[in-house]
Formats: sequence, structure tokens, C-alpha cells
Amino acid sequence: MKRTKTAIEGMSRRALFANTGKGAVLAGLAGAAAGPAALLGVTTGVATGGAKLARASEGVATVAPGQLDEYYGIWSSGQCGEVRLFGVPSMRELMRIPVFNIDSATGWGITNESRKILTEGLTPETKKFLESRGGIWQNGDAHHPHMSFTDGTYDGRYIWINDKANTRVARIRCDIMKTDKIIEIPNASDIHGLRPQKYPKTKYIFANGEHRTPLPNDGRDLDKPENYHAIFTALDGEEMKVAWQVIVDGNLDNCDADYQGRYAFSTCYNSEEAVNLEGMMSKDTDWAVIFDTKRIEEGLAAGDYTEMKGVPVFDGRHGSKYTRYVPIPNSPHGINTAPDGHHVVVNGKLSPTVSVLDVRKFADLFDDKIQPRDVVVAEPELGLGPLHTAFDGKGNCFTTLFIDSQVAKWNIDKAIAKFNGEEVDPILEKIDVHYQPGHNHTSMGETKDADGQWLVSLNKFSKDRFLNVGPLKPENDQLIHIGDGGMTIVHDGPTYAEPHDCIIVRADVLNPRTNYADLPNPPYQDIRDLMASKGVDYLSAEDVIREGNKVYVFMHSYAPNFSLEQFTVEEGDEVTIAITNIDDVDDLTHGFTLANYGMVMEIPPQGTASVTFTADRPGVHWYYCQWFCHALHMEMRGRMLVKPKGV
Ligand code: K7E
Ligand code: CUA
Repeated sequence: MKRTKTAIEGMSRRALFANTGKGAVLAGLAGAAAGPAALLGVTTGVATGGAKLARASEGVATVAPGQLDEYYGIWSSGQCGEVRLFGVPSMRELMRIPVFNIDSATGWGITNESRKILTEGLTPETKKFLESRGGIWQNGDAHHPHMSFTDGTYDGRYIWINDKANTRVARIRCDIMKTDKIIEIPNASDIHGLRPQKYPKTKYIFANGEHRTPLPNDGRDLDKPENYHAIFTALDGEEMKVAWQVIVDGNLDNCDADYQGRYAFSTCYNSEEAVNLEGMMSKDTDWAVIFDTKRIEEGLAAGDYTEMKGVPVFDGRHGSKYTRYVPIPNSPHGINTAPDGHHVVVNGKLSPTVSVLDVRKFADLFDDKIQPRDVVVAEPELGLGPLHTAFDGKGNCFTTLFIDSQVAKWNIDKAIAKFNGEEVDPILEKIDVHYQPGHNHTSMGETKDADGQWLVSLNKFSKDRFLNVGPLKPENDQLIHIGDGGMTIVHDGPTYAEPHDCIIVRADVLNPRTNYADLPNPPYQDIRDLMASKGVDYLSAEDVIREGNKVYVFMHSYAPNFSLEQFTVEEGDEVTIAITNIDDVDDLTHGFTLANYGMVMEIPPQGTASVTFTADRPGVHWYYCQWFCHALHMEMRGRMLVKPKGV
């Protein structure tokens, strides 16, 4: 294959050095071959004398074909409603996990198993609302994917993610990398910020209800914004049930938790409680609100709450013993706990500052021994539009500056020293990113195991960075090396709408299965139970069972065959088709697509999948396998014959 010369290839070594701004780009890295940097094979001709690594300003970095990445990147997808798995540092997209979206490949939203997950956690009101709308939400807006913790670091069990569009929280089980639970959060309106408890083992998932609405939102107080409220939710991540909620002042934005297992905290904007832009920006300060989970649990035991839609709801507005409000300059957005376990960075958004809180002062604040602003230990000015902060585990922070299109690297200790009057500049370095960054993430950076290797900047705009694809452009996720020697962009990664957030997890933390054999709590338990109740063995099924106007079609598949080449039903029958994939070869997924009936499912190795529909179209309908599985994959098909009524 002909290889195109990259820009760097055509550049002399000297020019490359000169181009980087930091003379040390290649120097100092030759010894790094043993670290993750060694994976950075380079597609350019710029050799680095034995070391496999080259870092060049906006260079090309790949993990060589056949080599595995050192980290999983777990990406949200915004209004696409799914989760995506990336390899880091290659930035290869590895997989997509349907969550709140309808997925044409796997039949998510179409199969019985996925529809159960998509419907069972909805409130009765929403179920009723959706009755005439297909029964499930057709969209979601997934922002914040976060993994379960044990002792302050990822434990590889679950990923939770919010749906801002339809007020839900979903959970992905990491053994099969599929969504297994979705619940709607009652009383709240639009879940935005989401974080799991970090210590000792994730129990609560904290979820911010962003928008303020009347409580209950049933038509009362329509135009009385003074009666609107935002609500904070703690849900039990294991049970996937709401544990308790807290009504707060202002709009809740993002949240995080401490490393001690006691406090959670959220940024609040719109302390003005206005309903338009002008009103929301009229004051100079908003706040961070701190929740004391221990006090709340005591309040729960003491019955100090109101029950709303079956959930204990606490009043956490100003003056409550369950919360404290820390004034923060204008409209803070991201809130991030540092791996040192003590510092929390609140990102100013409309203020050029970030505010650093010290969790060790929170107990005194709740005991009213100090004032709210006394928990602020630093407030460095970083640049325009600070949105989110990531950490290297060495006391340094990386804050995205949306308006400046930069990432600022700064040091917490220096920021504290400056706050205490010393003449120091906490800013260590700034780098241009392309363009307008939102979230950013470091490798393991949201855990106590932050390793300071990689930073991903999720940029909202790509503008001219890629071939023009029309008015709608991709976002641009840039990979930045942050080891010793300064920050260097090594990869541009276009992404489709709109990954707000990601986490970067060491590969050894996740160990997904390769098939569904003997899977605990399988999603197909219901359909296998149903088969068993009719005396059918799912492994050898080739049965058509009629019960009144219900028809059950049970098959198994093995490349390149379905066990039934055809079956006949009558117009108007309610048909359930269930298929078990008995192939036990790695990576051998079958599919089932029923043409012109809108039915599709993924049939995973040694798993079972099912769909139910009404056969209201007479005629011959081919079904086929949509996953390339065999040289005779095209031939893997059969016919559903639908007899017209009365024939
Ligand atoms: Cu877009 Cu985390 Cu929803 Cu910030 S959030 S940018
Ligand atoms: Cu089975 Cu294609």
C-alpha cells in the first residue's frame, strides 16, 4: 500500500525541534521506552534513536497494528445517547454501547430484552405518556460516564451515565459491556452532573437534577418560578433505586464526591433563580453546595423528610443542616476532586478563576465553626472560560479554558501559596487546543491512582482541523502527552455528536467476557425461562408453538444456519421469536433481521435474544443474519410466511 508522507516526515529533525516551542520534546524521552510511551509507535520517519517514542507538536501517534492500548477510554456521546469505548493512546474507537438510543445494529430498543431495561425503571406517569409513543423514549442525552470505585480507585464492575434529556440514569455492566439497568429519577427535571461515591465502595450515585420546576411538576405554579426547585439525588448504584433526594437553591450543574465517603458537592449556577439568560447572570456569585451524607442518613433514620413519589426528600435549601453553600464567582460549571483526596476544584466558567476547596474544613463548616468562604484555600486566575479540571496525581491540574481554546496546567500548592499572599505564579504551562474545550481527562485522573501520562481534551469545535464534511462538523478530541517535559498534542480525533465527557481507565481494570456462557444474571433469563416452561431446550430449539393468536418461534443458530428455514403465522398473530447462538467460537456473533418488519437483534455467542411483534403484513418475509459470520453468511436466512386473514 502506498503510504502518504505526513507533515512531520517531510520535516528535518532540526525543524521539528524548532517547531515545538519546548526544546525538550524529543530529548528526555529516549529513556521512556519502558513506560506507556513505548506504545507510541510512530508512523513518521523521525527516528528517536532506539526509543519508539516521538512527540511532536501535533504529530501523528499510533499504537502499531496488532498492539493493544494501555487504557480504555470510556466516552459519552451526548445527544447520540450511547457510550463509546476507545483505546488510549491510539484513540481508536473500539465499540459503541447503546444506552438511551435506539441502535440499528444490535436492535437495542427493539429486542424484548432491551425494551425491558428501557421501560422497567420508568415512573408510572412516563409509562403512560409513552403508551401512544412506542412505549420507550426514542432519544437521550448522555453526558457523564463514571465507573464504580473501591477504595478510591476504579474496580471495573459498572459504569453509570446520566440522561439529561429524559431524566434517567443508566448502568452498564462491565462483564459484557452492555446496559443492564435504567431508571428514571422522580421529582427531578433533567439529570446532568453524575458521580459515584469513591470510598469505601461505591454505594451512592450522586445525580444532579439540573432544571428547576414546580414540585410536583403536574401543572401547578406554571409561571411562578419562585416555586420551582432543583433536586439532588443519591441513588443506590447496586439496587438502582433512589435512596434519597435533597431540594436545593439554584440550578444544579456538575457534582463530585470526596475520597472519604462522606461529602458530595455540586456546582450551582443561577442562584438568581431566574428563567432567562439576563436574569441568570445578574449576580456576581453563585455557589457550590455541599451535602453531608452522614447527616442525611441520620435524618433518614429520624424521619426528617417528606415523601414524594415514594422517595424521601430533604429540604436542603439555605439554612438546612444537611447542606452548606459556598459562594463561588459567577456560574461555576465543572467540579473535580483531586487525587490528593483533599482538594476540590470548582471551575469558574464565567469567571476566569477556579476555586479550590479543602474537604478537611467541611466538618467545621457544618458545625458552624467557620464561614462558608473559609473552605476556599485558593482561587487562581487561569484564563477565560474555565470549565473542567483534570489531575496528574503529582499536585498539578489541567483546566480547560473554553473561550481561550487552551488547557492551563497549574499547581495546587503554588495556588494555595499565592492565595496566602506569596508572590508565585501557579500557572506552569498553557497549550492551545482546537477548539473550545469542555471536559478534559487524565489517565486514571479521577482516582487516587492518577498516573500523569495522558490528557484528553474534548473540544467542542473542530472548524478547519479535518476535511470539510458539510455545515455540521465533528467535535475534536485531542490526545495530549503530559509526562515530564511539558504538554504535547499527539493526536486529533474527530468524534460524532457530542462526547461531553470521558474517563481513561487502565486496561487491566476491565476484563470483559468473550461469550455469554454461564453468565450470571443474564438479560435473556426471562425468555429462557419461558422456553423452559414450554418444554423447549434453548440449545436445540426448532419449535413453533401456537397458543390462541400467540405464536412462539424458538430457534438456535450456528454458522451459517438458523435451525428453522421457514415458519408460518397468520395475519394478526402476536409473534415472539427467540434465537440462541450456540456457536462457541470467539467473536462469532449472529444477527436476526426480519425484513420489512423493522425487527433486528444481535445474537451474541451463547446468548439468546428475542423480539415480539404483530404479524400484520401478509406475505413472504425473509429473515437473515446481519452479522458477517461465515463464508455462507449471505445464505444464512429463512422465510416467515404470513397467511392473510381468513385464508
Ligand atoms: Cu457539557 Cu459535563 Cu454536561 Cu461541561 S458538561 S462542557
Ligand atoms: Cu450468522 Cu451472519
